[in-house]
Amino acid sequence: MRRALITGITGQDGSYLAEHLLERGYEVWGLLRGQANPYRPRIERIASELRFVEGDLLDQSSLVAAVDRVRPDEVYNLAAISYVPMSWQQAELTGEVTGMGVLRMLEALRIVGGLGQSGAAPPGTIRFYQASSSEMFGKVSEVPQDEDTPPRPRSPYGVAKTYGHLITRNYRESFGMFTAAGILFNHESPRRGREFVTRKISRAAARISLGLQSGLRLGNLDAVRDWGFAGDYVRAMHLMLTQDEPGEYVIGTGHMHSVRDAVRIAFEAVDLDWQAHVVSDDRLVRPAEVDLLCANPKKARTDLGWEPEVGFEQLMRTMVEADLERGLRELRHPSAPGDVHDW
Ligand code: NDP
Ligand code: GDR
Repeated sequence: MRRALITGITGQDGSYLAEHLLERGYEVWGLLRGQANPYRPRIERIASELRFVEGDLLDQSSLVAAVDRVRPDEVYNLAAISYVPMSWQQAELTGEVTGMGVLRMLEALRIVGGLGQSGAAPPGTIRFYQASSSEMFGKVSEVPQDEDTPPRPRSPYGVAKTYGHLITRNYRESFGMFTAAGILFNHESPRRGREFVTRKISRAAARISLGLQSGLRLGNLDAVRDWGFAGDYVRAMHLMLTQDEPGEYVIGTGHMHSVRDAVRIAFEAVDLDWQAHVVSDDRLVRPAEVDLLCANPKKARTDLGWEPEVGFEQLMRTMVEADLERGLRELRHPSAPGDVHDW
């Protein structure tokens, strides 16, 4: 039985990846931080099948202890401060968690792997996946973007992810470690955090249609992204760690949509005219925006045989349906916490 350790298991991707690996017979461990974090809503359904180990990307010795305890075959480093606007408010912390945290995780593997100061990695040691991001591309000079597009990040988050990406590559080149990086474009699901734009929109459309909310305030409606479904993207993570050689792969759909498109689809799904409910508020516009991202996933298609299965319209509609169910539950049980027990 192969053993995987997932950092960020309580997040959107961690929950889908854990399910995917359990289905494939893996023993799945999750790294949990904090004093009382036995499980979280997204993984409540599968918590009894998971094993947990304590650790924090800010704490090197906790990561060494976690890797030493679990002795995984594969490590998926999904933990991060992942909300881009927060990275301007807490730039240093973002650098520490999202950037330096990758180095600490790699060092934990090197130390537990017995690499000491100099030697190359023995074959068959721990395989490492880093959650890199299209946000690294930032102010793009070419459309679509692929593995060779140069990074021009526009946020402290993007800068931190770029460090994580490059140090992952460097440890592969320096120590011969099996380190892969997935440059993932935006991916969403009903489990997406409410702060991200697709979920903010799906939740608002559902709640406005149920009379639970009066309107929706957004930032830049013209921003364009390549949005896919998180469940499709975790398949690619796993595929990257089953290759003979480690590498870097762009993962996205190759299709572009604007925030305005997302709003239109979501409000159409509940038969509402979005223009009557949505306003653009300059205060929500970012200090430096990433205007347009679009993936060229050719390498993943060719080398991994990976294809996304869920299109953007279907994704948005599924998210609205899930938020309608949550809204109806809220109407029936107004005191119940919103997002618990529904993942
Ligand atoms: P989420 O924000 O949903 O999850 C983030 C996870 O990181 C949570 O489990 C959180 O744990 C954990 N975490 C935060 N700080 C620490 C820390 N100091 N030590 C240990 N764990 C910590 O992110 P997603 O699931 O959406 O994304 C997964 C990864 O992929 C992230 O690295 C993100 O930056 C990256 N990414 C995401 C994309 C997307 O579109 N979703 C696209 C490209 C990259 P807790 O519950 O304790 O807060
Ligand atoms: P992003 O996702 O920053 O691309 O990062 P997000 O959904 O936050 O924003 C996408 C685009 O929508 C615009 N936007 C708004 N965004 C939010 N959150 N709220 C609003 O009200 C709003 N109005 C307009 C933004 O300006 C932006 O252009 C996500 C995260 O998951 C990262 O961790 C990941 O690395 C990247 O995707 C790829």
